[in-house]
Amino acid sequence: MAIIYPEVSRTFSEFLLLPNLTTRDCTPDKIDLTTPLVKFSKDENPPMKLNIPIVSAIMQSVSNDTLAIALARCGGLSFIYCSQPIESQAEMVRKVKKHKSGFVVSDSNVSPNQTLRDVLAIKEKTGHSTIAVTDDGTANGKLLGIITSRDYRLSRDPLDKKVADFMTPFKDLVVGRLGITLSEANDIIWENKLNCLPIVDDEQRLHYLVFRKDYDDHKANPEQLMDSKKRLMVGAGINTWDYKERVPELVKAEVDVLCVDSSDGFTEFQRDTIRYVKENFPEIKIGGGNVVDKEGFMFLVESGADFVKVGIGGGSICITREQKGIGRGQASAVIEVAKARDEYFEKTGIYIPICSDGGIVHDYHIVLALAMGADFVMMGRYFARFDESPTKKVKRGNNYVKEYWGEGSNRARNWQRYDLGGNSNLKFEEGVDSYVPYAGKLKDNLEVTLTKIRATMSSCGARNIKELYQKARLVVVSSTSIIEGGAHDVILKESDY
Ligand code: RVP
Repeated sequence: MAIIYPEVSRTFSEFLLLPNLTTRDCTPDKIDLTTPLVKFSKDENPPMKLNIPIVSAIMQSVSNDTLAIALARCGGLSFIYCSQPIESQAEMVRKVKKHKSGFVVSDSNVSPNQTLRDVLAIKEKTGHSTIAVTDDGTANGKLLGIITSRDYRLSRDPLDKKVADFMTPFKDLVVGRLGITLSEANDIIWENKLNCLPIVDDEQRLHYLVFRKDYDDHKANPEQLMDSKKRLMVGAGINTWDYKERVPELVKAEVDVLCVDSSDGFTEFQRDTIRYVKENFPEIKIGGGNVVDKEGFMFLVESGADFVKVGIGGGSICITREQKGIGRGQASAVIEVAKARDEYFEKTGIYIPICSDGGIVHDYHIVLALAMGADFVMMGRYFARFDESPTKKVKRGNNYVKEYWGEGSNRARNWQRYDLGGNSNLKFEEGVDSYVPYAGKLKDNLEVTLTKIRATMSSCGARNIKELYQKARLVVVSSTSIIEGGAHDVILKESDY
């Protein structure tokens, strides 16, 4: 007969934290959010750490190079999605590694033969009004001019007006030479009252744009997650079928860490993938997942995983539980796997970080996940809402929304992940295609989230994540007390928020 577990499968919203004594050395400004990313033994420091306990999901609608740069600058890490050709994924990794704070690779480019109509379409898509004109319309072509909104008048200019006829041509531009420092670029910007300084090489090829505001930005990001060469760190997802071709290219692109992307990690395919990486690239760290119990965790640890991702079916766009009846409440999964991680550490002296993946709806859920034993959390929906995510921003009614779709949706066409071993069509979907409310810049939102995390940890009397594990006291809430937790028995005034 099947084993039937007596415990109920629970999720984050069913728990609350009880406050502990907050001491003077535990105010929000003193709280340390650093956390280990990969395996370490008890007598060494973790070889890789995050400065904040947050990573972004391995998803087409979430983690591209733009989001990875924005998140690493705030101290977290992105795993660039693998449901794309190997070369384009490696290129995204390369772009993050090449990113120099303040030096931006232009994402809005046209060729001189294109028209004002094209310029407006690009502006709509990227939200950027500075557009580079290059001979081949790419970000690294020969720079021929720049267009800003001061170069055209929508009320007068026909939409088929050629770019060459209204751009500010190269001869009238102030440019910087490749190799100059950010502070030199900034001096040129101020001396010439510019908003944007293109950086070109000796052949006039465009490399970067430096914007006036970026210099301050750079100074305002003290927690940036950097490698030993002071470059931003970035991760990448891999799958269990083309890893022999994909991994070498990602390693060449100097990826910092890999993670196998699978809804169910308790498989022989996953073990083979991790073993291949460990045998062929022993210096590369690799996470595995997803699992929801001790058995799955131990399987991945024994396969060689450097961290383990926890969660099946809790993602906001995920319908795996409905479709396959597989999964577990995210809280129950994290609690059991964290216990297994601690037992393993007790026994062997080796600590394997775990990541709670999916199902974070409120900011306090992050602290709950940490209190339950997660070392860091992975989020998709949260990041899809921001300017930096790769998806389209569209207007619905009076509000802006952004698109967000699951990797198991038809749209993502990520067959093999959800159709194990299959190579033809997706037989059924495990994810939906949706919208999420647009929320603006990643940094502004993340700052609020981190402030709330620190405030909650301060109430729990925990100065760091390790102390939170030791001190947190959690209670299960009844459905009636959940209602009590929101605004109730009042008539809410209309609000724009
Ligand atoms: P959320 O943050 O709740 O949006 O969840 C994101 C997580 O959902 C991802 O990291 C992944 O584990 C899972 N996911 C992604 N696609 C799908 C799907 O199509 N079912 N699920």
